[in-house]
Amino acid sequence: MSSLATAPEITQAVACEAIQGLTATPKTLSPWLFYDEAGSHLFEQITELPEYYLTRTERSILTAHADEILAQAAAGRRLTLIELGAGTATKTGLLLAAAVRRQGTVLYQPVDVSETALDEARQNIESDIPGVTVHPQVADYTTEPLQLNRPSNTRTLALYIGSSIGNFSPHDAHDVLRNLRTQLQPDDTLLLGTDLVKDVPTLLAAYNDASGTTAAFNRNILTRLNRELGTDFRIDHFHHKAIWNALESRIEMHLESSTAQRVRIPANAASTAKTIDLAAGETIHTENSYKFTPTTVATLLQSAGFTPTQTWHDPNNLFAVTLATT
Ligand code: AVI
Repeated sequence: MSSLATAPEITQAVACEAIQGLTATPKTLSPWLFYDEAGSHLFEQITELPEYYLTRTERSILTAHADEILAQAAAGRRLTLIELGAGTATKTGLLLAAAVRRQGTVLYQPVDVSETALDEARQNIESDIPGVTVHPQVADYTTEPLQLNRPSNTRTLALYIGSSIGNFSPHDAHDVLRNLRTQLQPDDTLLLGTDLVKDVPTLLAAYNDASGTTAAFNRNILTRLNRELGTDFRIDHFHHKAIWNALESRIEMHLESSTAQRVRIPANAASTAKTIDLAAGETIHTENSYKFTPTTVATLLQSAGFTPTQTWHDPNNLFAVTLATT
């Protein structure tokens, strides 16, 4: 999607994804489709769930080590921070506050596809942390170049936190980081947040919470298609499934149709109307969430041209935050 995508272009992108994914074998839907307004709200709720340890654990690592992380990244110079997929930048405040403690003022450049999320980030950060100047960029960082502002004599610290890298296949994760690497300069750094491999019950609970919020988040993808494309998925006939794929080291989310159903994609969404048949028990694969080991994090960073310098963990080794140089 381009940074200036208009509503019809977004619907067109949704239609393309839906047709491509639902006519494939096995059927898939791309996880970016989760994040309409309702889906973004559900995701915010997920981050607060007792079972979803990722967000609060990463926050605890940043709370404990923000000053040290910034000192290492700065190495005696001033820092400018950019953030890929910043969203509402709720955890970034910890690092920005540390940057202000260190150097008085800081320029923060969040990049995200959601203009609304960036507006919220700017308002919250500028009012909560005096000394931060926010220059948001609405862009898809996976395909578009970053418009980086580099005040002279500063180093850039690129933030890619929240385990967002885990939602890409290893091949695409490499491409995203490689693309970032080519836009950074010598002595710039990357801070990468990754979720770690751990016991399977903990992993499964995080993606299959007792309150059913993750199930609602998963099913919302079909609600979105019904609303935006006019498809007629029988949403109450789909079960949320989260499974651990040990071979690929990832949690997979699927939607399983409990009955055989024929779904119509109307002609206004597709060039000609299409029908999609789902057998009883057939699934639509909606998301992968890769889990890493210290070795796989290092290998990924090195393959993209970064050199990992230090990793911070929580005491239970649930999550890792790694600083890497260019
Ligand atoms: C955004 N991303 C890091 C989340 C994850 O854990 O993979 C998305 C998510 N899917 C289900 N719950 C949360």
